Formats: sequence, structure tokens, C-alpha cells
Amino acid sequence: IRKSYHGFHPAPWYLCCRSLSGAGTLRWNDYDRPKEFNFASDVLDYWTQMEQEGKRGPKPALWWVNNQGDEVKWSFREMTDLSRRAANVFTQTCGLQQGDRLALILPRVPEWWLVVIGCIRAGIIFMPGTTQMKAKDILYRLQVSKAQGIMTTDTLAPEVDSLVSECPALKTKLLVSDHSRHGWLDFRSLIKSASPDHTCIKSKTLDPMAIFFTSGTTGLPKMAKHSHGLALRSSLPSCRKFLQLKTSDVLWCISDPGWILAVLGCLFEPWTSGSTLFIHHLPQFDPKVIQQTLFKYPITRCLAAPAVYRMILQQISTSLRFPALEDCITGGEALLPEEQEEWRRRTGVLLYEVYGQSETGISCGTLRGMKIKPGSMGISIPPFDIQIIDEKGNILPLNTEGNIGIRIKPTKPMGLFMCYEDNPVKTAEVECGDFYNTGDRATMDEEGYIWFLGRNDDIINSSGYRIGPAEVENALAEHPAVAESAVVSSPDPIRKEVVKAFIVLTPEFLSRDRDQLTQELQQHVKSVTAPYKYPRKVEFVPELPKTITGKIKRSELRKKEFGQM
Ligand code: BCO
Repeated sequence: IRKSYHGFHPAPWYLCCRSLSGAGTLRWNDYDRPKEFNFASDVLDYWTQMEQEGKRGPKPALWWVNNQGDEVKWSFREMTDLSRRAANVFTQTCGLQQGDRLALILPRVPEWWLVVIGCIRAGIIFMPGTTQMKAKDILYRLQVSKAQGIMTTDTLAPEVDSLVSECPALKTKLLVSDHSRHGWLDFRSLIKSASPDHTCIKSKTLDPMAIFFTSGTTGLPKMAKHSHGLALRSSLPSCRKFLQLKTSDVLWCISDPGWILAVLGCLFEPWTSGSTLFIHHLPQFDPKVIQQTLFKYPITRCLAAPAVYRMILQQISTSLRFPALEDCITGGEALLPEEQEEWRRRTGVLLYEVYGQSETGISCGTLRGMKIKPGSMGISIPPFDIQIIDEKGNILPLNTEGNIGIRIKPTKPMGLFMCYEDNPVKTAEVECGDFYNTGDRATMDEEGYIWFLGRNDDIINSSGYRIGPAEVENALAEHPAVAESAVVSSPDPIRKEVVKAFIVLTPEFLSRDRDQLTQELQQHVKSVTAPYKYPRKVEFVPELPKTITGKIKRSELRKKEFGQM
């Protein structure tokens, strides 16, 4: 049963079942650099035309469900219509212009797709962020990006109102809600009244399209700026070989819409191929809901972080034979060979691993149908040329540990980030000879398969979240019990790594109950920054190991955690 959503009535379906695999969007080869590209006009509108000509089957472009039984199904034609309205809301009602920035902090609601495509149509740079963010995280993002607009829900609107006076560039606040709020524009109502006529900008492929905030070892998150080339990359032949999606596929990408994985897996990848994108609102992660959803809906492909598959395997002992599922894809953190094997054994479907970062998008992977080497992240996907390099950018021999490098000279490949915005120093730091240095360690074997080993710095990857230790240390420093802290990665059976804080207490707190204090500090971190960063392990120590110059030796603590000392 198709329900209309927020007053939109479904358009008639085109009942032709001829299956296409996006031949019309395959206009480029891996190394083409077209001057102009716009995902909305070049890809989305192409599929709308295919629908109109009866050349795409009846499956929706977007299929959204929640636990309350609500369902939204939008065809490509509806997506075109609604995203044109969204573009008009931004430019006409909000007065946003090409090049302006919009912070987009939404849960998995259908409007997220309208906003992203609307931004692409109007040339507004969208900056996705997770709804786990707290006021301070949002303030930092709005200030450093000088964002002109923000869009969020009731939950975060009060946080935004509390800091808006400190963000002089912010001129428009858009709310996605069933209720109105003073000082906020009601996006749902505006969309209904906006005109569906909009002329998409003619964006240059290398014009900026999106900014993703990414954590570093030191300091606050950096702004990884991407051009429209990130979206174009999904259309290149080698990238199409990776998922090999068909118009008949229904892809469910479980990533939070705040991450690049969602922008790729919930948008560019499926729609480039004219596939159906499936979304479950999933306000809280629950392996049982995921299992039930895979049973109930005709989902053929599933993309999620390894922790999601791991938690399903650990928490559900019943049958995992999903009726329509053909294969699964995973990325964001390392997958253990035993997990990959157990998933295959219990579900009967293969689990393909991919690797990428906010800076790179999906850079390598085991392409569909290719031999899986358990424990390897597959091969580099052209136009990316991945090599294992030393600290000077020299290519290392096969099977030698080094940094994962992506070649940027003589030509930067399509889809790699443009720069860290307003941060030429950090941008230069990651350039290493002819390569972009990912900072991840790996080896490469004779067949080009890449084997991940770990980070070359203090960044923690906990269940797919990249966490900068300084962000957690700064949050802890705000609590009166904390004289000093060092935050490092620590092993964990479910999340593979978790955040561990070594804490030196201030004299007044030395006699306090340690378990109670641990909980208090964990709650404190959850309340001042995005909760996924909170230290799941806490150890109180009399002092921290330091260098002669007084710098905390995090690596010493980390090695101890992993039993290397
Ligand atoms: O575990 P706890 O219950 O103690 O704490 C959890 C939450 O309950 C809590 N929390 C969440 N929202 C809160 C809140 N607390 C207070 N206020 C709120 N508003 O905070 C903790 C959050 O941890 P979590 O997100 O790991 O929670 P959970 O529910 O265990 O989720 C498990 C996963 C696996 C679903 C989650 O960790 C996850 O989504 N991981 C994947 C991340 C990902 O997609 N990474 C990809 C990045 S892009 C990339 O790598 C490039 C690839 C091309």
C-alpha cells in the first residue's frame, strides 16, 4: 500500500519492466574530466526521463519506512519535482545563493534527500552532520564554515537557538517538523507551496558541492571539501563495476546521513544506476529491527559498517536467511576474516569490504563477483591509483607495510577531496610526494589486494566512527574532576576499538567513588559533545607518561592497551 506523505500524492507509475542498468548515464570513461557535471540534471533527471519514456520499471527511487508503519515511495519524477521545489525554497525564500553553505543535521527522514538534491540544483554547498552533535559541535561547525543556513529538527533547534547570536553569517534556519517554531522556516510547508519549476545551475565538475567534517589527531575537525566530481565518480565505469547495481536492485545503506558513506551509499551509488534506495528511519540502532526489515522488504543489497553486521551476528541466533538479499557490502572500519566468513555461513550471502575516508569516498574494495580474500579491503578502484608509500612518498615493494597513498600527480583523480577548507597547512601535510597520504597503514599483495593494518597516528576508529583524541580530552577538561587526561584507542570485542580515557584527578575528587565518577564523566562527555565519542573505558592514574618537553605520550598508552609493551 502506498501512502502519500505530508500531502504529496503519488504520481502514476510507469509499468514497463524493461531493465536498464544506467547505460545512458555511462557517458564517461574512468579518466574523462568533463567540464560540467551536475548530479541532479545529469543523473536524477535522466532517470526521470527514463520513467517518463517507460524505460524504467515500476520500483520507486526512494522507499522510506519507519517503525510506526508510515511509508513513503517517491518515483524519480517525484524526486525531480520535489527537489526543484527545495531549490526554489533555498534561493527564493531563504535568499541563499550559489556557493553559500547549508549545515544539514537531519535524521533519516525523506526530506534529507530533497535537501541534498535541492542544494545540488542550486549550487548550495551542503554540510551533512550527525544528529548526535551537541550545541558546541554545531557552534564550531557554523562558525568555522561561516554557514549561511542550517536545517534540523525539533530536537536540535533549541541548541541552535542558544548559539545563534555567535554565528553572524547565519541568516536562515529551516525546520523539518510537524510543528512550527518561532524564528524558523517550516520546510514542509514551504516545499508544498514552492514552484516545481527550477533551472538547474550549470555546475563545473570542479565547483565545490559538499563539505564533510573529519576528525584529526590534533585540534578540531577539519573541513574536507568535495567538488561535484565526487558524484560524477559513481558514474565512471570502474566505479559501476564495484556494486554492479541494476534498476531492479533495492539497496539499503544503514549509515547515518551525517557521514560520506550515506551520501555515496544512500544517494549517488543507487541513483546513478537507477536503483531503488531503501531507508529505514531507525532512530536507535537495533539489530532486531534490521533483521526484521531484511525479512520483510525485498532488499537485494545492504551496505553498513562492520559493527552493524557484527552486532547482528552476536545478538541474533535465529535464522538469517533473508529472502531477497543477494550480497552485502561493508566499510568504515576493519572487518575480521572470521566475521566475513561467519556472515556468509549464517546468511548464505557474501560480505564485500570497501575502504574509504571522508577525504576520498570509496577508494578500494572487492568488486562484486571478484575473489574475496578475507581480511583484505580489495583493490583500488580507478581512477584512484593506490600505492603503499613511505613517509617521503616513495612506492614500497609488495607485501611491505607503509601508508596507503592515492596518486594526485600529475593529475588529481576525480572524486578525491579538493582541500581542507581554509587550512592550507593541513592540506599540505597530507600531500606526500605524488600522493595523498591517508595516514592508514597497509600492505599490498601481488594481485593488488590491500591489507589494512591500522593508523599511523592517534585517531581512534570505534565501530566506524573516526574520533580525534583531542576532541574527547577537551570535553573531559571541562569537568572539575579532571586535572589532565589522555585519550587513546583500546581493544573491544564488539566495536573492535573503543575510546579509553586515562585521567589524573584534581585533588578534590581523589576520594570520590571511582565507579560513580566514571559514570559521571561518561555522562558529562555525552552531554557536551556527540555521544558516540564518550570514553567507554576510564582508568584513573596518578600521572600520564610524557616526553621531556611535556607532551603526553599517547602512543605508549595505546601500545599498552593492545599488549605491545
Ligand atoms: O552504547 P551506549 O548506549 O552507552 O551509548 C550510545 C548511545 O546510546 C548514546 N547516544 C546516542 N544518541 C544520544 C546518546 N546519548 C545521549 N544523547 C543522545 N542524543 O551514545 C552512544 C553512541 O554510540 P553509537 O552511535 O556507536 O551507538 P550504537 O547505537 O551502539 O550504534 C552502533 C552502530 C554500529 C550503528 C554505530 O556505531 C554506527 O553507526 N557505526 C557506523 C558509523 C559509520 O557509518 N561510519 C562510516 C563513516 S564514513 C567512512 O568511514 C568513509 C567510508 C567511505
